[in-house]
Amino acid sequence: MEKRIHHPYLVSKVMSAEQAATQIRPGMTVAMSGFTGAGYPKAVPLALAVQIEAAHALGEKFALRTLTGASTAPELDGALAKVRGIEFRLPYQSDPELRARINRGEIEYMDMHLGQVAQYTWFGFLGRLDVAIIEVAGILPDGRLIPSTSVGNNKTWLDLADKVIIEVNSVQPAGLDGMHDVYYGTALPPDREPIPLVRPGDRIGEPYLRVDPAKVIAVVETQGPDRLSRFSPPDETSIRIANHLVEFFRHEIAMGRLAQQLLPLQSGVGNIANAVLSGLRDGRFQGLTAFTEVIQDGMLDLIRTGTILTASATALSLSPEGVEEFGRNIEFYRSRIVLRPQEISNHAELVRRLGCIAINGMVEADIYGNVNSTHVAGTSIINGIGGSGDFARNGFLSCFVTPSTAKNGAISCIVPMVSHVDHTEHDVAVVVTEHGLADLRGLSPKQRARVVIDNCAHPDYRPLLHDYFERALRNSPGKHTPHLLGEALSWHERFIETGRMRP
Ligand code: 0RQ
Repeated sequence: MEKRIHHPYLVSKVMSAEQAATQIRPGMTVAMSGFTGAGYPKAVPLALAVQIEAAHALGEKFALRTLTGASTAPELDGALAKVRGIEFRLPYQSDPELRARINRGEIEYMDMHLGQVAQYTWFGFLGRLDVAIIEVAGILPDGRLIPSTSVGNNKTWLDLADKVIIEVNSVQPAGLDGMHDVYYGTALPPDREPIPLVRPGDRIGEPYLRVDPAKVIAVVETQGPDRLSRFSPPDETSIRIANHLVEFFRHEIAMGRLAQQLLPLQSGVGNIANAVLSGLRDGRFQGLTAFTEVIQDGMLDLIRTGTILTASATALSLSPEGVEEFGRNIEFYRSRIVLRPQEISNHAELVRRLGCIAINGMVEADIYGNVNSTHVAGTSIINGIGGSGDFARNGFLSCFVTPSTAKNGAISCIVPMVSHVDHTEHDVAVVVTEHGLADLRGLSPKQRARVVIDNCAHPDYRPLLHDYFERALRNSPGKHTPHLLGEALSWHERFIETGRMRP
């Protein structure tokens, strides 16, 4: 471990996770590292959970406002949620324990665009940051920090927090050194300058995070692996979704709207997104780039096989096999992957400038092309909007993918009206299910409805959707976006009452 901490003053701050956790008091705002299960602190949150539980046993109130980059793991979100240690949380989560408590109304959760968290914090909208807990891969002699497997909001947390706890995780590969690009040129309006990034692989900052050593109250040594993702091998449904998209890209190339090497790809989280990437490999594309937020196994595979030449992201989210492959060939990947702060990986200015092709999963779309990425039946959150909005709103092509049904056909993912809106009809260009692809560009609402129903809905639900649309067309007072308001959400109501959407 000595090899990982080279700054003498910071060596003197080494202590146990338990000692470090005692510095955190009830009601504090604690900003932590971590993005899609990568680079989150492994030890202090667990020690904190023990102390919170002990305080509760004595009848004391102890809960925190916790901010992160994105989702973390059972050792952080899960452990703190379980002991009722979180009163407020943002911006993205995927932990079952935390999710359940949010949906029971026990925790206030703010779901927001991942690219905007840093500026929200600078603007002061999130209040004062009392403590930052940041995992790093090492500390240089001058005190700068080698980032871990995610960068997330760490730059902002380190800059703005009153106090800092650093976890140095010696399990993270030393070869991560040099893979990151931390841009220190951001400023508040009206002093903002254009961000000088014009290609996905550009390096515009420095490889290290800065911290004022005087703010560091503890350094904790850890040896824990990240929460490793498990991806199911692509099933028939996701292969069909991927094939529709690949065929569409080929069509766009033939029409002269896309070049052979496409445009920088952004790919969302989840099994479907991962499968779509495998589809691109099998589609024999070459010379692609990625400007995305998470590198999953599917993308690592495309880099390994040379399909993708350069990938920019803020985090790795790999399976155990992916981690092994990454560690074995880290030199190779370091020259092809750049990990950046999420305010840059997801920046609207850059997504628009580069012209990203955004491919994200969704919960449901409605016949007019509005998309729900987050809520089941309008009220229970799954994960959060993540970066899908940063890319969908600003990308060159905004694609949303989903199987046409969920829960063994009990739910149609194409509905008359979405029960929650994350991406409006104005931000959605392409909807894809295993049954086909709806290209919504240049279509009016009524034209979109017919294409979405005919191309994307499951055959079992297609007649019901046509029936709804035709009756809405006849009976709705406005004929621009016809709806039967009393019936528009009846499919969701029926699902809540009977467990299925069909009558
Ligand atoms: O639940 O496993 O309990 O059956 O949702 O669905 O089909 O496995 O799809 O893994 O691609 O996830 C939208 C959640 C899709 C994801 C979502 C249920 C379904 C299953 C997962 P079970 P699938 P995926 C960049 C971009 C928002 C964030 C984002 C997501 C579970 O893509 O979180 O895009 N997106 N970030 O059964 C009820 C429906 C349903 C449904 C699916 N209509 N009603 N349940 N499910 N459709 C990355 C980041 O931002 C970090």
